[in-house]
Amino acid sequence: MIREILVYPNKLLREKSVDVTQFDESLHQLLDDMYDTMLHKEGIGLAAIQIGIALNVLIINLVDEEGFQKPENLYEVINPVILEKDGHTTFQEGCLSVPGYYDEIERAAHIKVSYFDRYGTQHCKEFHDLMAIALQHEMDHLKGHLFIEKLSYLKRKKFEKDWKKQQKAGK
Ligand code: QAP
Ligand code: CO
Repeated sequence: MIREILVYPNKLLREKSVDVTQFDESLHQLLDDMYDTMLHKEGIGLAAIQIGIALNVLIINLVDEEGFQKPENLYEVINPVILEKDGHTTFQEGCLSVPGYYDEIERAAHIKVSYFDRYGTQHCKEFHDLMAIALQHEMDHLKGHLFIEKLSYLKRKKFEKDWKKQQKAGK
């Protein structure tokens, strides 16, 4: 089922998510709904809080070299913890909760993460490149943070001004 995505400045997006304790049918339904919603909006990553569910659940589905978003490349990440971070990289990020805005954000280039899959099996894996960036972006959502909080003071001011203007225009 496609759910509604919360958009900035919705207060719920600032909420801290909590760990999943039951790897049951309702978790699977949440993951399936997140997937339907993400594909519907043409996203590559989504955190549960973006559909109003404050659980430590996120999904990432990057496109492959041919530009296809294959289901076998879907990552379902539950209760993630970053164990190691290394290096720096920047990327022009966007977010389904801040539609139409993109900017360069600096993050760690490599991360080692422990997480659970939908069946409750624990994994420990190193991630690089866009996958590492996407994971850090989505894990920020779980802590109640958005990528626009990483902008410089001046860029943030400009963003706020443009955003209000855009909202007034009814977009
Ligand atoms: C997070 O972002 C991310 O503004 C996922 O109009 C960010 O899926 C992963 C989107 C950076 C990797 C690198 C944004 C769709 C999608 C928009 C997204 C929009 C329509 C963003
Ligand atoms: Co986002």
